[in-house]
Amino acid sequence: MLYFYSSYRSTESVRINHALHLVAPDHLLYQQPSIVKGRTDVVTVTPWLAPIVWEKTFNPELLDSIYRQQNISVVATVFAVGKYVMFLKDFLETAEQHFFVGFRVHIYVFTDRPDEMPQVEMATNRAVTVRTVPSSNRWQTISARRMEFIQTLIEEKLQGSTDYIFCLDVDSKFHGHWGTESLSGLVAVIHPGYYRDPRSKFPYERRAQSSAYIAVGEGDFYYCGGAFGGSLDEVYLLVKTCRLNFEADAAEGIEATWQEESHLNRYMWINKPSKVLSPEYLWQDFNPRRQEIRIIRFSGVDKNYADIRPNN
Ligand code: UD2
Repeated sequence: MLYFYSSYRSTESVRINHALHLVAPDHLLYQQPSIVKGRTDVVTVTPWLAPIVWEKTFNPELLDSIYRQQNISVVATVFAVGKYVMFLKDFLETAEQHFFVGFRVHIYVFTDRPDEMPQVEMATNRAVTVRTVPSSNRWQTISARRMEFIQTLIEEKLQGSTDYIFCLDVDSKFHGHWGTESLSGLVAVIHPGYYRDPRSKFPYERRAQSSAYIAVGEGDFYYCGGAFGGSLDEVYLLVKTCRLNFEADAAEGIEATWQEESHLNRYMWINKPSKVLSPEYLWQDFNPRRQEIRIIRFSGVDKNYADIRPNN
């Protein structure tokens, strides 16, 4: 947990735990906020009163000033196993342009092909580390085991040194600002393919034998497995739980319909995210853009599954 000092009176300092509230620098000038004017075309708060982040619902300069004082560190994890290494160059280069620019960022790349890592120039205070993971002949295993490898990374490297972590799909590019507005304890991203659908259409795991089971009539939103994050402690609990549940299912001979994404949705149904990111934060290039999507920040590229996955 980070601590810093806020000047209270000229002679005194008060120790403030930033988890309790956000501390802004004094004399910061920015546009006056309104509580009667704002976006009306989208919902910006969940029924449990977590913000849903859309363009024009936040002030990036204000948020950056708050978090800059805390000197936060942000980790991103990304997996590029087998032919998916081909996506790394664009992912890393566009992250340099848009992802937490000006903050301390460490990207961990998990790959079975470390020799094929692209060389990408990183700005000051930004780094990439490669961790080697085994190949697999099943894409489902590659996707699902991410929870386990992220858990191990947190245990071995990140505890005590990292404030926030985001876990992202590699077959994607950044196109717009993704920064401090996305920070919170537990952060989920609404899946771009289902955000206008009734919950009966969400592809949750519907078999009661699975620990990812969500019954018909239940569920808030459909969240994507391709982007989630939050504070290190919260993400640690999430990945550990999803991993245990995935493995418990495997012991019973069952694999959830969308692997770790199903387990993540089950987790978020019970453990409500403290911040929800709109589909601006994970779009898909093949989706026609709708009016409410004023900016695409991160988007999955078009790909031919048959060409790049080890199995179909
Ligand atoms: C969806 C999710 C994905 C995951 C999957 C279910 C989104 C946008 N995507 O994506 O996160 O939940 O469904 O399992 O929410 N990978 C490799 N090598 C492979 C296969 C996969 O490295 O051979 C990694 C890579 O980081 C990739 C990720 O696993 O981005 C997910 O795989 P995908 O993109 O093929 O799955 P997809 O598009 O169905």
